[in-house]
Amino acid sequence: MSGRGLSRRELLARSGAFAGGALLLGSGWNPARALGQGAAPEWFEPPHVTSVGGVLSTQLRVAEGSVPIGTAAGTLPTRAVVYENTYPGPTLDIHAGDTLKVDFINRAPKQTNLHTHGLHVSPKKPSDDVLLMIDPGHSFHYRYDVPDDHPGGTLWYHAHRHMLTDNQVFGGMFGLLIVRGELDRIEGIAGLPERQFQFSQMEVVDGQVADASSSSLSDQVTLVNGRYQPTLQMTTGQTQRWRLSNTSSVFLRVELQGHPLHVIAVDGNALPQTEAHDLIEIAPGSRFDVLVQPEAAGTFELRSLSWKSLGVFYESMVPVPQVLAQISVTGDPPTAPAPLPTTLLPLHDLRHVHVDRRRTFRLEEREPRGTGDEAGFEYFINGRLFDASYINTQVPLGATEEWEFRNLTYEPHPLHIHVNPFQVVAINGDRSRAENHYRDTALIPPFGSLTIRHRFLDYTGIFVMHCHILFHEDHGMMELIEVYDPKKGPGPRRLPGMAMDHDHMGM
Ligand SMILES: [Cu+2]
Repeated sequence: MSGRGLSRRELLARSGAFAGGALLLGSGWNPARALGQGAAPEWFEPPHVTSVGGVLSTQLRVAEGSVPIGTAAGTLPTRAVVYENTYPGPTLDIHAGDTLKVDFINRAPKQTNLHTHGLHVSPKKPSDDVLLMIDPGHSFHYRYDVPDDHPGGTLWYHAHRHMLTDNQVFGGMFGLLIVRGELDRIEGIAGLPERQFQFSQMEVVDGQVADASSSSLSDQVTLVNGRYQPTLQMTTGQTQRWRLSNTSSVFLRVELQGHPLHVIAVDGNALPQTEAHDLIEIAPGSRFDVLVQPEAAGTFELRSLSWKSLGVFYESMVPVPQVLAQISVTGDPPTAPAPLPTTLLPLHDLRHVHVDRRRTFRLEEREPRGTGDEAGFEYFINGRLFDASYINTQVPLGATEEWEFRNLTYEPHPLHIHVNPFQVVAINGDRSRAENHYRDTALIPPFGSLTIRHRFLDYTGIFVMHCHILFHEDHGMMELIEVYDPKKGPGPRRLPGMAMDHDHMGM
């Protein structure tokens, strides 16, 4: 645990106090890392499993195994607890209207479970219930009925067992979940070749994935599909659809050298029009669907940049600026690249609808600097640590609500809400910064605020919202929401028999 530089808790403790140090190497990216070491690995994507006849029935077996994982010294066999003996897990590829059935088998030594991040499905067992805990040696049959009108886009799945989530996801328990819907039928998007970029933070120690709670950012590299700086081949004039997924707990700012990224969806929610961006900010847990169209031959770097230009409070949970992948483009210049789609899908804009209720949530934290005691780190919503036996917020089905999150801490927190997507309608109270699309994960600025609107349609049940810096989630920054049938009224706030008390869950 010690002797390998700063531990995460030391880093957390120091990151707020230091304006320099390991997190701030230059203003853009780190040229030392750009040089690379050895031959760049070939492009890798985990195996796809695709639905047939409206059903995807598959197995996710959790077990420790030896899987290839990238390091700066090359791709090496590494001990890790993963799904189906692959890092990342298999890509699940379904259509709106499908039924997803997962035979979930826990052969790992600790409890775990499964969350389908971004999927608009019931939060009740056997669907997306993250309060379930699957014991070692046990199995569970998850079943998700995906609605016919589910948005098409890029989602992901991962472990969500409270207080173990950070370690399990960092350790490899995640994968991509693709839903194909209306967006995928638009001319210019339909049939495009696709590539996935699952970004993860990684440190390998003695042939084994490091423990998340003792790994420091300065000892980690950012991988793409489990590879370190892999090379992707493209040809001039080709259009590819890239599915970018930030599975890590760090904030990424991503650019492709010399090329705009044409964004078509955020968190699996289509934009009204394709938007070209030179730089996209991908919060922990968030995803972007982008179109890329190189016109000239050459090698171009996909880079993760510094956040330094945003100010001193954007230093926490930011990786070392680095090259993420090399894009090798070959071929003659095309006569004309295929036109990109412009109009995508209309937005049901929540800025102009009646709001049934407004709520405010206050984010605070306690980080005992220098003590090194992990248990002392606490992250609060409205002064409370997560309590799995208490429903903090009750909402009638059918309601439209506006929620404001006030961040009273020095660092950004990525808000994620299960089941229902939301629209950002203000940042720091500024309504001109509203967004024209939905998302399921959003950055709450340090010492600032995020205001969202969302509708609670289709599903009653109990689910969570939380910070997607998983260390923060595991240490309290999460709470229960219940959507109830207004004809029946809200249920009791105190849930009998829920033993997942924050103070009694150490494993
Ligand atoms: Cu947080």
